[in-house]
Formats: sequence, C-alpha cells, structure tokens
Amino acid sequence: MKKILVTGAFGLVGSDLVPALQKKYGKANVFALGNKTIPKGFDGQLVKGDVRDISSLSKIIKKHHITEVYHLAGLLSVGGEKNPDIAWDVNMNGLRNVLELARDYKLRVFWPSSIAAFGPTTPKKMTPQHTVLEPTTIYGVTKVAGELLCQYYFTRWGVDVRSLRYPGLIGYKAPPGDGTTEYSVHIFYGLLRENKYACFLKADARLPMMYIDDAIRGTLALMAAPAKKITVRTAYNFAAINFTPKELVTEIKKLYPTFVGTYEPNPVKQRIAESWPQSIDDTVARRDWGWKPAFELPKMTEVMIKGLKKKLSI
Ligand code: AKB
Repeated sequence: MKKILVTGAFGLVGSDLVPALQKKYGKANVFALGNKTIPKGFDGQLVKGDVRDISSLSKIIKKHHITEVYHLAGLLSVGGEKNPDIAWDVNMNGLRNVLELARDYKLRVFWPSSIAAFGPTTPKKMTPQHTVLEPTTIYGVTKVAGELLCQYYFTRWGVDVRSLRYPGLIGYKAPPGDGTTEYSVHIFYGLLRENKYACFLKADARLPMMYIDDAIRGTLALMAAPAKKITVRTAYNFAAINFTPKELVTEIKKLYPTFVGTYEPNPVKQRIAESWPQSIDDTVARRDWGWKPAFELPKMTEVMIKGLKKKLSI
C-alpha cells in the first residue's frame, strides 16, 4: 500500500488534494505536513515540519514508511516578490531536499510548476510545451530552476518525479494565496460578502485558469500513469479555460445581476499578469496520459458560488 506525504497540505491545492488522496488510499495512509496554517478540525494524519529542514523530513519519511510525496509547499508570485530570499529558500531548498530524499528512499514525487515559468518573451497564445522560459519573477525563476532540477534527478538518478505547469487555480476550500491569478478566488468572497469586488488586474488581463477539481483529477492521473508514458520530465503544459476579469464579472452577473465589478490595477500584479501567457497548448499532456478538462467558465462559476456559500454559511 502506498504511504503518501503531502507538503503544503493546507494551501489551495492541498486542501482539495488531501481529501482526494484520503478517499483513494485511506486516511491512515495520507500524511499532511503543515508548517503554520493548520485548520481546526482537520480529519487525518497530521505531521508538523518545515520542508527546508531535510533531517526532520527524513525522519517523517522513515517513520511513516512514505512511498510517494506531493510536494506542494512554496511561495506564489506576489508573495515571492515581497520576499525573494524566502521564496528562493522555501521553493528551491524545499524541492532539493525532497528530491534528495526521493533518491535515497526511492519515492515517487509530484511537484507543481506553473505558467509562471513563462515570461514576456514566450509566445502568448497557445504557448507550446517546449518554448522560451525567461520569467521575470523570482517565483518563475524557482519554477524554471525547479523543472530543470526535477529533470536532472530523473536522468541522473532515476527519480520518478512528475510535474504540471499549473495555470491559475480556482477553489473555495482554502483562502486565496498570495498570487496574481488569485483575483479569480477573491472575487467570489467579494460577491458573497459585499456584492462588489475591485479587481487588482485590468479588465482585459486574460490568463489561463482551471477549476480545482480538474487540477486534482489531472494531478492524480499524471501520478497514476505508467512511467513509460511520461515523456516530459521538466513539467507538462496543463490547460482548461482562459478568461479576463471582465469575462468573469459578466459570468457572475448572469447569476447575480446587481454584482459590481470594478478595476483598480496594482502595478506589480498587472506587470506579472502581462508577463504570462493567455492560453496554453496542452497537446502533449493529452497525448501522453489522456488529460482532458471538464469545467468551463459557467460551470466553474456556479460551483464556486455554491461551495463558498456553504463554507461561509451564507
Ligand atoms: C500565482 O498567480 O502566483 C499562481 C500561479 C499561476 O502559479 N496562482
């Protein structure tokens, strides 16, 4: 039986991934590693630690006979610009520690890359799998370096590490993180709390996005695929939908006609958004391990509102 460790277990991805893994493999076999933000009433196996500390990670892996790691802990784009040193330390040293332990203990690893690996010199529309990677954020730099490190550990040491370039992910279980695409989560809190939201990006800032259920399904499918099917050992392009803040506001207004969406672009966040692609070509993921998204913008909007209303008891 697999024994799974999830780092960053209580962030946007972890909050949905941990229950999905618990359902698939049993609560006894999934260990959620949290550092600071551990929600009250978490139902599962909790371990405490910091991914920057290789000896505590090693003890956890040995003690619980871990066979697979979903290494999600890391800073996002906006958080990274506020503190580049911490972003480098957590994102790079955390990943390197996990890969070192994966080599020693023969672990399979999932690590998320991001559309942040791309930059202003990357083709913006239907960005291909293999293309220019010249990001302008420290977060993006850690994603490119991380992708290459994963590929290095695979080719040099045979570590079975797999990765996806996540687009902006939208979910309601965890509070939104300190990222650029996160306006698409904040907007639903604004809707339900005040019936208005001032977006920190321009109305026409088109970005690749995905509902969290699609992201979790894709992540589990990638990890379950036979190793011989995995032809990309940096990170797969991974796509579902793309929209602008204005298009999201329009979609929300179909359900809540009095909702007011305004635009107050923040220069740092807008610059980051402008440096990223608008749409992604995920042909290689579709071909290699059968990726296919299920959520379009209208369905995502409906499900987000329903889920968040329940969470906020509205
Ligand atoms: C961010 O905006 O920083 C993240 C990402 C696209 O990786 N959501």
